[in-house]
Amino acid sequence: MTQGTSVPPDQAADAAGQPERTPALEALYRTFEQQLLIPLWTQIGDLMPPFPEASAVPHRWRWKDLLPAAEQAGELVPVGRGGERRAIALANPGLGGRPFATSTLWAAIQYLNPGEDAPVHRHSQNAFRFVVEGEGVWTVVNGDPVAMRRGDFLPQAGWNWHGHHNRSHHAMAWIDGLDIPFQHYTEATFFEFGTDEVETRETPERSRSERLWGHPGLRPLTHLRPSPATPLLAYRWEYTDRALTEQLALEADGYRVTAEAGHAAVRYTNPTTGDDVLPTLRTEFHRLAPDTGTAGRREVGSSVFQVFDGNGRVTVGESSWTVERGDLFVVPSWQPLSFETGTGMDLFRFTDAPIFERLGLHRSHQDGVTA
Ligand code: 1HN
Repeated sequence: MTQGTSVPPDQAADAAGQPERTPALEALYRTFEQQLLIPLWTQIGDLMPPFPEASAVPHRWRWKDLLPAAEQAGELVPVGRGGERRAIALANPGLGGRPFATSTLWAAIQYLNPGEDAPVHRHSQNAFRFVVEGEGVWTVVNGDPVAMRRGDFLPQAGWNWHGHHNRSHHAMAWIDGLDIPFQHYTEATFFEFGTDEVETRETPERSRSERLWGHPGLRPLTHLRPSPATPLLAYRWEYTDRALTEQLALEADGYRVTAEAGHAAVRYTNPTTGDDVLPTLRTEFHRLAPDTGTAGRREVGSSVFQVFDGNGRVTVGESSWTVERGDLFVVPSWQPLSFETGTGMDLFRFTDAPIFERLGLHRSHQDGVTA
């Protein structure tokens, strides 16, 4: 990828569009430096590249490395007030050692032993959990216990009280996604401690939220006003799986309902608006049929993917990896992404697209398609 042309003042005389380096100009540049001023003409290439140049780089983390590390943390590190969560973040190698998967997105593996509670707190960051394997933990959101099982997507809008409890006899791991880097850079973050133990250790099959909101196309008449984040606290695998299976079956019957041949996809949505589940986070599930290739696609904003099932090859910019169940990889802004499946592949995806769409900054490009 071409770098923007930032011209240090001491080389400026050689570069296009730069004034001749006279003693008077040198003196002016020293004055700028002393007064903490920087002239645009030496910086414009860096500030305004012709297309987005992400600092984050394409990267893959393997589940077979992540899970044993989380298990070790489960043995060595207690979970409790202060540290709050036994969550281990993906740190993009391009982001200077910060615990950020991309410039806007946080992704972590979290681990809870049998009998443990993760203490209650709330924060302005929007969050969600996605479960690639296991069950036995309930996340308690404003006192409503929500079961977590393989394939479930559990959104958690900012500023709601939440803790987790594991009443089962085995440990459980899952992934957390949050808009932490975005809220950190924009200095919008608030945080507050709640109780040390969760409000309830009940283990209901269905949360109150699902009993109220989990009926497709049916809205309670007492809740007709739109809310910026979804009130539904669990999107169950059973529904996601059926939606994708039906898309591919309809395609096989000759109906054109898929994103591209052999590629079924759904977006998790807020039932009060039809929009994304969370104001800053878009979440989707994609199913690629066996031996399917996708066209290269790039967009403004970044994504994190987790392979839910199957395997294949993914190419992001100059990087290409084989991926299998549980593996996570990141797609920085404007890096082209394409897939080739082996056995077929199920993928969970989250992105920051709602931010860019709302600000009129979203753009995308697909190979072979003129936008
Ligand atoms: C958090 O509250 C959770 O509630 C997970 O499980 C990850 C990362 C940073 C700050 C708060 C959770 C988090 C987090």
